[in-house]
Amino acid sequence: RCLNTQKIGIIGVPFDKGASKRGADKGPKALRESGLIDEIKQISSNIDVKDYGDVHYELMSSNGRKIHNLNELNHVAACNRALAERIEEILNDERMPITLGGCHSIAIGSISGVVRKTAPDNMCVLWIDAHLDLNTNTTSPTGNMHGMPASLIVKELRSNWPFVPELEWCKAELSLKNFCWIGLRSIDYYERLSMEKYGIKYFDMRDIDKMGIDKVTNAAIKHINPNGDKKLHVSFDIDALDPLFANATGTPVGGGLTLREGIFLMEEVYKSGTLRSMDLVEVNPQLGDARDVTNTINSAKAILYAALGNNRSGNTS
Ligand code: NNH
Ligand code: MN
Ligand code: MN
Ligand code: MN
Repeated sequence: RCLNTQKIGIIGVPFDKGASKRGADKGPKALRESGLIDEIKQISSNIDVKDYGDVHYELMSSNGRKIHNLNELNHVAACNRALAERIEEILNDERMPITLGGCHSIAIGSISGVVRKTAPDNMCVLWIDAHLDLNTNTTSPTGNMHGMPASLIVKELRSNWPFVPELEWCKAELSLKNFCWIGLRSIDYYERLSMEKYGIKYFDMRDIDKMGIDKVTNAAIKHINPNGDKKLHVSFDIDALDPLFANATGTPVGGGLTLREGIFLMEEVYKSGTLRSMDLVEVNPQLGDARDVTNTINSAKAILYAALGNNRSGNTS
């Protein structure tokens, strides 16, 4: 096979039940209808992209328990369980899975799927978000599970969770040592305490103001992958971008990344040659006006294209 071929698998997750606002479930359809798949093919003739369609799930009949402050647990658990299996399938096909959300709760399943095919110590995660998404059911001020995915997949927080039978399939095997956050500017009180307790590595918007996006991005990549031998997962919450560029999202926070910073960040990720899987989440075409929706979709696509090697000075193959 051609060494330069970049094999990609797109999977949509039309799911919004981890968030309080409805509409993120329409994200995958809006992205596809705006020409995503064809535009990916235009980046390079070396790209081989397959669309795996959307995740479908059924509630398990044994479900139905209520657990404190876990809104829509049964849906979140069943959807993510199904997603993890689809991610495994894409990896078995030797493709790089790109998961289109959906709200950010879908990172539970996408990252769990990757972990099944990758030794947890051989993996690292860049979490690009205005938020930390490290709440548990006891710390979350909202009960919305899109604010909890990171805490469900790391071993350090395992003992902070009660036994949740519906999530038994989700093994918390990753270490926070292999995580770094970029873009933070809205952190809940108990999340802040966890940051201190576990010495979490992050670059918030203030760090970006001081250091610039180039130094931040490369310091982040170096920190989680000093020898460049680990497989990188990027979980990109579109609300990391400033609402000027991505207002059609459930919890926009001002003072975020410019689109250019977001593109540059992902260009550096591409250049690192370590990217093996990615989520692009929280695009909600039911929020904002028509212009907000168009801007948000275009921004999300530009972020993804940068991650796949799109070159602002022109593509050569
Ligand atoms: N931290 C808040 C919560 O737990 C907001 C989470 N919202 C997000 N996260 N969009 O990225 O509910
Ligand atoms: Mn809906
Ligand atoms: Mn967010
Ligand atoms: Mn998020």
